[in-house]
Amino acid sequence: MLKKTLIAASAITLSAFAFTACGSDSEGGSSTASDDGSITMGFAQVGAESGWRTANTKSIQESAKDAGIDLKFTDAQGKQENQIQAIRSYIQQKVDVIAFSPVVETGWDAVLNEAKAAGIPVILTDRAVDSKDTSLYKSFLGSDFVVEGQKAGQWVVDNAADADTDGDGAINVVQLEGTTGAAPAIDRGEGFADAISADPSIKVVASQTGDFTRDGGKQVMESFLQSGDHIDVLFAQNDDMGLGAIEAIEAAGLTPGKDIKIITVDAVHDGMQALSDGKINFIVECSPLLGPQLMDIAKKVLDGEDVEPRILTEETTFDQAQATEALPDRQY
Ligand code: GYE
Repeated sequence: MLKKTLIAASAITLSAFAFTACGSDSEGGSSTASDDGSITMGFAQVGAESGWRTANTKSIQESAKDAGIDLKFTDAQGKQENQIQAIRSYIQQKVDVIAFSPVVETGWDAVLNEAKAAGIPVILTDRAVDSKDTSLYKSFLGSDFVVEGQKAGQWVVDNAADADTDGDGAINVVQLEGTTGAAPAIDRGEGFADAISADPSIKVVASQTGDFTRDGGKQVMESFLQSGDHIDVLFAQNDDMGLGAIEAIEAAGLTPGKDIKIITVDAVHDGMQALSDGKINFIVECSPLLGPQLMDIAKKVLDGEDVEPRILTEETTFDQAQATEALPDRQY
């Protein structure tokens, strides 16, 4: 029965994007926390834009399985309207709990009010929504992106002599921003600007979105390089954009990590390898392994227990030697 509802809902509302249902309905009926004690979670993912996102999806799918939670999973391919449709479909299916990672910060109040009216609790993972009404979700689990940006900027301040690659006393930084309007793009940019304001010789001379993708990072870096101004430092707001930019830098005959110092955020495997190889100089970690905590929060919410409204992820930073040491045991 559930399957029928799911197929009908996906045909009507989700035909425009990939819809992956990962649950099973072998019991033949809808499973709710209230009737037979089992839990169905609808999860609306951002997309598959980066190594971070792939690791995050894997963590959520695996930990749902481990926790015995029936997971309905959708990939919004980076589009807010797809995420809203997915959430509406989960409301129609009467899932027990909805979790999602909002593509952008604004524009969620209407659909979150619909979930609230239907009595379905919502948990935010990874990214925040910009809403004054905090009753629209039970908890927000994820990193402090402002702090991540500050750590990246602090590295430039602490390594100013090294970062001034042409030794002219001015440190020209170019920035590859994440998806426009997304919490990590807004907050990392803010944290970075805040930290570098401590040293007036450090200036962001160009800043543009690369949409958190490798291709985006490569293309925007090519245009930065073509501008002709000397670039001392690249701050890429995620590893993937940094990795794309490295290709552009090498194609321009420059040596990444030497001619242009590179700082990124995430610390996914490919980023850590590039750091270990000396092509990236510093990475601020952002953990995608949010699945186990998310399942735990969902169970607590459905058991009527109090949960913290904001649950912060713990994370560190890596320089070259630390990356080399951490790489063999890295989970993502
Ligand atoms: O840094 C980036 C991904 O929201 C923290 O999204 C996440 C960011 C992550 O695409 O790689």
